[in-house]
Amino acid sequence: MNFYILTLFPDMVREGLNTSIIGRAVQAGHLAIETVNIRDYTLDRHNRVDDYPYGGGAGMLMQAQPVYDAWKSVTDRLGYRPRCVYLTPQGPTFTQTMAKEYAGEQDLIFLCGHYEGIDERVLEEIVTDYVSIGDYVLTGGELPAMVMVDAISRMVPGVLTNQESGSWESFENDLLEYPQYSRPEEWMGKRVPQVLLSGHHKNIADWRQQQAELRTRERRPDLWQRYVEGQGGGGE
Ligand code: 6GU
Repeated sequence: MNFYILTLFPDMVREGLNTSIIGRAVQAGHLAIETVNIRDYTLDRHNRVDDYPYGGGAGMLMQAQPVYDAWKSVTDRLGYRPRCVYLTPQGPTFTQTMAKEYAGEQDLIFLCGHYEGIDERVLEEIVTDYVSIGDYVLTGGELPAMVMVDAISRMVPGVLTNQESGSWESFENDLLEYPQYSRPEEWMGKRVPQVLLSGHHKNIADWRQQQAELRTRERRPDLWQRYVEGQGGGGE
């Protein structure tokens, strides 16, 4: 899968994604992550990419032309217009379901905004998806883009090893993960739950399911509600 990230801060995005599992997946050829520096496409002789908003008001806006030309450099090369995600608080909140869906795309473009935003006209022209990562305000779209690339990438076949892609994951069935323990059997006077040492697979599975439910009910009543409704049969 190929990611194209249109940004004024390509170093930040590249540095953030060249490490650990995503970095390994790029090395292995499962993913390609290309940053496009929007500033490279300015026609302004002082390299400006922002200007004052018509009508007045606080802050500066990213201008339409450099954003459009950065996007066009990608779409011209590809010969088609892949989905283009604009990272903005003015969108539905990114979910695991969306991560799985995006992982089915061959190419995906991310547009990272800065300042007070981007001239609306270029958004109308190129953006297919408006996505937020939660109800708080960030200074730019780079971190949200990195969050999305990470979550989407780990759904791409080959990116995770079998070890890493445990079938039992948070959100997989609207439940949080059960608690886990490694050596030693006793630490700071706390013992690993006896059932996990028993070798009794059915009892272990039952215990984990029970813990996952308990934990979800206590920590994420919103998820628990959805889970209970789903069990009733009427759910997704
Ligand atoms: Cl996608 N962008 C910005 N700037 N702030 C955010 C966000 C995105 N999602 C939550 N806050």
